[in-house]
Amino acid sequence: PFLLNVLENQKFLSGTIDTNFIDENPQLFQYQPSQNRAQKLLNYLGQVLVNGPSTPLATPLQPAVVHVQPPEVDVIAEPPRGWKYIIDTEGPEGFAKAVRQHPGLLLMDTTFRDAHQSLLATRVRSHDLLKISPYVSHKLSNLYALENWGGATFDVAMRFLHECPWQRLSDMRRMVPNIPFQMLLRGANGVGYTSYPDNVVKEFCNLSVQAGMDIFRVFDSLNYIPNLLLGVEAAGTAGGVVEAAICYSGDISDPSRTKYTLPYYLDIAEELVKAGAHVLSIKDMAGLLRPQAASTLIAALRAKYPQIPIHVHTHDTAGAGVASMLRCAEAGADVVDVAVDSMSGMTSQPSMGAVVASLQRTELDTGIPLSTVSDYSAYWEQTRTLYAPFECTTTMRSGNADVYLNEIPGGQYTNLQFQAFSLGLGDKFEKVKQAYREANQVLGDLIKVTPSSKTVGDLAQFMVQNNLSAQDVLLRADELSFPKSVIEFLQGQLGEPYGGYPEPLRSKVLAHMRVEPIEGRPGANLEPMDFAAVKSSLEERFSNISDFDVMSYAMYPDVASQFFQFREKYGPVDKLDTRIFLVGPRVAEEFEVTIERGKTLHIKTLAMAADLTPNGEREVFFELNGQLRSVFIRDEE
Ligand code: 3PY
Ligand code: ZN
Repeated sequence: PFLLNVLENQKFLSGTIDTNFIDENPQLFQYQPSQNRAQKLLNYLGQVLVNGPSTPLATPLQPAVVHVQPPEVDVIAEPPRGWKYIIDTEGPEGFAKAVRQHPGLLLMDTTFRDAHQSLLATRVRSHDLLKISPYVSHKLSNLYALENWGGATFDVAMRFLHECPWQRLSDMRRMVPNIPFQMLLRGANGVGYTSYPDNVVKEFCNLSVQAGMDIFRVFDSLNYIPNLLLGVEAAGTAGGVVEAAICYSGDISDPSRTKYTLPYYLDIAEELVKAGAHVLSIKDMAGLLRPQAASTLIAALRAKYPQIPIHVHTHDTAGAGVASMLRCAEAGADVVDVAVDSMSGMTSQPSMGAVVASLQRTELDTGIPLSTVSDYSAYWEQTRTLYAPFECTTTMRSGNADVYLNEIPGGQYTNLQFQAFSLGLGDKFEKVKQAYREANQVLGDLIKVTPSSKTVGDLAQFMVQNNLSAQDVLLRADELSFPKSVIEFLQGQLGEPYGGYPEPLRSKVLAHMRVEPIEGRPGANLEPMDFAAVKSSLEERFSNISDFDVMSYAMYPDVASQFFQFREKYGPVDKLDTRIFLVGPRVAEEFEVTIERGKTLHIKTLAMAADLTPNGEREVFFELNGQLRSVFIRDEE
């Protein structure tokens, strides 16, 4: 038992203690051995206090000091039945049929995934998603889906937020039993940047369904059909609703743009419908689908495929997103993507409130009350201030129609802008955008989305850094040291681009780099992964390895290994409030951490020793549930 409260010790309270204090007063520090998890969290907090954030902050802005309360809902009551019930009782086909019969426009809310991927570098944590989940479940129960997983969230969760993406998914599922969940699957690239063996993609989909996923939006970064088909098969076999996506590029309303035309899109749609897609999706990742083109494209698809639901995704980079989505709805789209108002606009999705209001009292009325959107938005407006260190608005103040010229996808646009500004080169972003446009032409005018967008972005930055024009790149192709992603693309590692490879660029680069071209689907030649073997080898290194962990490792071996190590050392850091997670508590601050239902830790930061121990450690003192605890942290400064 705890014998004497160190907080009643005058010397301690006067702050004059030094590192001998504990040695001289052992009786003050006898406490019950407690939950390991609590001690791990104290180690984490000590680490942040002594050595700074464990997640690099992108700007000097600090997280706001706010305690955001979600709007109230009666969580004892069951949430209303939603579309999830239809999926569960009637299967993907029955769901598709019911969606087609629904009279109003359906909305998918991207706030939990693409919105923060595009505006906040994907940094929104499970903690803040779960806090608002009961509200979403109860008040937005007629959403077509909540896009809440996949894309970049998978690796960012482990890499920067030190949390398990699978845990996030199953926690959200528990709190939102009634609304379908949707994820973004990069076809043969899973949720990574490269092809995986087929059995990895398939098992990934199985586990996703097990953890609570319903709808898979499957795309390929080159619209390369063999890659797409693998994803379609994987998602379908796993029992998911297959939403097969066509990535949109160019401008079908401009007759001078002759590569990506209406017939091009209709041909891909035909392949996807033939492959058994339940839903057809237009994925306008850069926000290039202008209102007029939207009408033409959706009307043509609607006329050709009266039965299949059409779901449209866009980004509001230029500011025309709401206009385009309204035109899609009028032309026969069943579902469009929106983000809640305070997380919408610019490189994110168009505003939910704006679309809801625009359609009220029309045949396409969404049935969502504006006041509900507004309460939901208020939560995110405040929560967003916690993520100030990752705000794209430090550099981006408005939409910009130059996206129609450079065609940079939403998430990448904010990234490139941020990189340019953080190098202190205000004019560099203009150069990068211009170079991106040229790089795209050099590479043959590609569909640009993860990972092909990285290839174009890397080449653009390479051109800016080395002061190369498009002409220079082509002329000096057999001597330049191109970025790895460019060589891999030219080799065929992403699949085959529509219209073929740029020649003679490809031949020159491959000859110069001495790499052999890959024909056909890149993943087709990869050996299947032996999951059991991977699991045993992980179990030798880490404790508590689940099949989900094995899959995290299959996708991102290094990132996952580091995450497993972190988890063992620091415990459930995902349970900390976001400000405290990012920058640590302030001295004397008292706060709570609920590590599981009914188990809440009360923590107070007391002090940090002024002196280092002889072996370079700094002692940090906390009060944990009323008892003094201290941790020794190596000071890395
Ligand atoms: C992703 O792949 O993460 C995307 O959001 C592509 O648009
Ligand atoms: Zn997107």
